Amino acid sequence: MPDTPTSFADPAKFVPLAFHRRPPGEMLERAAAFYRELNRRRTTRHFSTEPVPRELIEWAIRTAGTAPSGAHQQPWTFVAVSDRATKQAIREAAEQEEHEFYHGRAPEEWLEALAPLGTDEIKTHLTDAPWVVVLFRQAHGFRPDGAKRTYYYTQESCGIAAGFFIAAVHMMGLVTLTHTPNPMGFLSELLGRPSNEKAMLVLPVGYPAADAKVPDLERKPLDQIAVWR
Ligand code: IYR
Repeated sequence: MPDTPTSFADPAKFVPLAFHRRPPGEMLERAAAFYRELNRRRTTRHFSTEPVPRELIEWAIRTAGTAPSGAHQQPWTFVAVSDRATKQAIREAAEQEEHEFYHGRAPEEWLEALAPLGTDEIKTHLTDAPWVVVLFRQAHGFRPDGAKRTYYYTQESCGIAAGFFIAAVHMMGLVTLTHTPNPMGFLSELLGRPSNEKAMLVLPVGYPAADAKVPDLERKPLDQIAVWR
């Protein structure tokens, strides 16, 4: 095997890991506390219109940006929308797509799977929530000369970043919803994103409505999600 040519790449540069070692008891306590906190997280579709300071959304996006990514290419763009007219336009376009989804495009099996969640084509959360954050996945990047630069594991990377975002929103005392309008190509045009960016997830963020409801769900216990060898 010939050596991989590295002349065009940045050489690896290492710095000491800032690792904080904790006593075993504290580790267990923090592990359980973190679980209990995240286990309280729920996805709701019912948002209050109460404003949320931009600073909080900045913290959530900053946190999402700490996610690991393929070759550390950080293939994500978070578009944070608070502008009323833009949210309204997103809602109208999403509802139009969703109307077709719920009335023809979705196979029967898909509708059957969604039935317990009570979802439909009415997307009030897109105008009620003070913020609608749209996560765009950068399917590739660009070299300084404008040529295409391949990005790796962009789906996985953006999925992890979304998880960090969702956890951050929960930890700061707000709620979010992982909304996936189907299809979501309209978001590129509405939000003026370049063709290498693909909308992946729409995340309304805010306070829950006073009468917010959630589906009566149960989470699988550990013995149903873990296998030990
Ligand atoms: N995109 C539709 C349908 C939908 C699909 C799944 I999978 C969900 O978990 C929820 C909804 C919608 O947003 O209504």
